[in-house]
Amino acid sequence: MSEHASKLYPAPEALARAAHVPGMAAYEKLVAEAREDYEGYWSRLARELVSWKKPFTKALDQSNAPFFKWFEDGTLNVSYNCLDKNVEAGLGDKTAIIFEADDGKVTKVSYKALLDKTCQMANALKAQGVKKGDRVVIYMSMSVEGVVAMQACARIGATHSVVFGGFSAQSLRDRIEDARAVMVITADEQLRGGKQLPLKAIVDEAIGLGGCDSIKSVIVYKRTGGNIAWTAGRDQWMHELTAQQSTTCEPEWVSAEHPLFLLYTSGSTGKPKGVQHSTGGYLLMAALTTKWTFDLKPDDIFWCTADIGWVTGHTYIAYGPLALGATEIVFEGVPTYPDAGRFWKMIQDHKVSIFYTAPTAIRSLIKAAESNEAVHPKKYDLSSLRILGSVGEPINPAAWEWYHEHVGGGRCPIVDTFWQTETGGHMITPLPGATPLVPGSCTLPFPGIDAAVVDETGKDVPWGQGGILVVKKPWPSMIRTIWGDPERFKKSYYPADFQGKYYLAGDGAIRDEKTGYFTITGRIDDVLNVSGHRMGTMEIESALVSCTDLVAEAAVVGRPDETTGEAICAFVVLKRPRPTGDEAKAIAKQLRDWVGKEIGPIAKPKDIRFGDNLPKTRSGKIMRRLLRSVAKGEAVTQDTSTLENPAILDQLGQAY
Ligand code: 6R9
Repeated sequence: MSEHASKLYPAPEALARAAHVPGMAAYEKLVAEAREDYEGYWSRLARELVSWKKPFTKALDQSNAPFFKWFEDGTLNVSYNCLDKNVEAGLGDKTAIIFEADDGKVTKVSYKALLDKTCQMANALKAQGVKKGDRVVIYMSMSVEGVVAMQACARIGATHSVVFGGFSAQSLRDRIEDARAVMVITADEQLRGGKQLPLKAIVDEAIGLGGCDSIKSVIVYKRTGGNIAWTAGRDQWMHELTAQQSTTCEPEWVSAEHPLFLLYTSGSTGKPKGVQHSTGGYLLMAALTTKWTFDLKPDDIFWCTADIGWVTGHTYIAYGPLALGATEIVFEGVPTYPDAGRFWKMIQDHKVSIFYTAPTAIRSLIKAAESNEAVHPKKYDLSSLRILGSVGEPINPAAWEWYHEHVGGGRCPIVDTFWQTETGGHMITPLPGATPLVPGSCTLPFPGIDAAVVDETGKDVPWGQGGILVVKKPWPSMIRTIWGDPERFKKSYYPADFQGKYYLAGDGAIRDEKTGYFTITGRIDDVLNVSGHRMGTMEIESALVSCTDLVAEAAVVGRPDETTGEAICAFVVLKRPRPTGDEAKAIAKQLRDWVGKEIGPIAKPKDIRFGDNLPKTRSGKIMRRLLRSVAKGEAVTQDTSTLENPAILDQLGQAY
């Protein structure tokens, strides 16, 4: 057997027989159906998976490409599809959400209760003057209330923009200002790993920074009861507002193209982009990918460990599982508290059958399990698991094997799902009852997704040869535009290089010579992936140089990191003589704190290196390729003949 063949994991037979997509022949059939009648294929699924108030008459409108429209004359409501529809189908008493708090306290919420809460919240939003099309920023911890806030916005046709609770006041302010949001929904504090962390105080700070005049009210969920400041007239307690509200609220029936949400993500410039998603096409893919990729069945207990602040938490917590009437876990805490066995204990306690997490989490839990037997997954009963998933970054084969063997007991397929904030749902992924798995490969496109690997001119490259990942045909849940910046949308995703025809993912990929399986080789732009979180190098650079008292110039690159995938390395020129020793350490700390304040803790550079200046070509360009070698600790083998000041390479050798 060749090395390749020995690494193939076929779909377990029993699972394959009963799966939604049972075997490769079934997969191929769907692929063929989409190839032969693309619009017919998506229309069929859109009718099967989505309830329409008014049926659509046309699937895809390409008349204003690349601003594609799907199912545009159809009307629907996402919250109706996630809640009312299930209650009407007799699932009112079924548990929708099992919420486990940081301290382990468990609360179960039925579909009926979730619908009631959502209607009360929706009515409260309306009473505050929020209207269809208004933007509402949600800056919340992982909570039932966070999901309710999202569903309530959807119910009244308001467009939500969830901002991850780890972002700083400055980042929050920028997003509020860009979206011109009318309201912020937040909590007094969040609880993570036994610690009380501020949320409301950061909202106050963000609004205090100015530029947020669009905000009329701040709704506060009382989570900890901690001390917070209060602005009378603007701030309102969520429980007080909702208590008086009716538990019925007629859904706002919107066009399929109505913007359901904005989600800001990093790009290759300093300014995050507000990715705008639709209602109908997005809901279709959220439901369909949840169903097929995880082979979701009525009795499954589904757990996606992502935060609702990221796209994974949108599609696979707030929308997909609920649209299918599933029971899902919402977890407030962190994987290492009270110890690194928390995930395994929760799988055991709640009999989780589908578990979806990130490679970073797996790698850090491997480390923990290797140094402490007590938190090794073998100490727990994980026999309820049937399917495992991975998302956010490439999963290295060693982590894959460990996940497969120690968490999945060798019996659970791992779906390595490649997708992006912009794609709305899975793009390239195995289907558990069909696709034979190869560790480290996200395998084949989801049926109907026309993914390809091309060269700079847009020509397909042969299998076995690396290139640029593109999607050739528009798909229902694709990004519609960048909020307020259609030109940037075109430039970023439909560049002239491909005559504006193909969607550019921003990742490199290679297809296996024999199987055609895709492996993602990483970003080809200036975006880093740190613990599965996207960070723009330019964003961190501009945060550093905004420390004008200290920093003259900065360049940021990534280097591989065993646990976080990539680590952020900053090269900094100060406005004072280059520091060394303790002084350098102290300034490095100061700069990290600064970046933490400007963007958020996830953006803090791991390494900071100081130079008298940065390596530049004679024409003044920073030699980033060379900086990447320095960051990796590699000997510099590149041609340095164009380097203006070779001596500084020595200075940059020391990281603080
Ligand atoms: C869902 C999500 C998107 C970027 C993407 C790519 C990387 C995500 C991956 C993966 C390899 C996978 N990425 N999943 N790389 N294998 N299974 O993570 O969205 O935060 O927008 O990040 O993440 O580089 O371009 P987002």
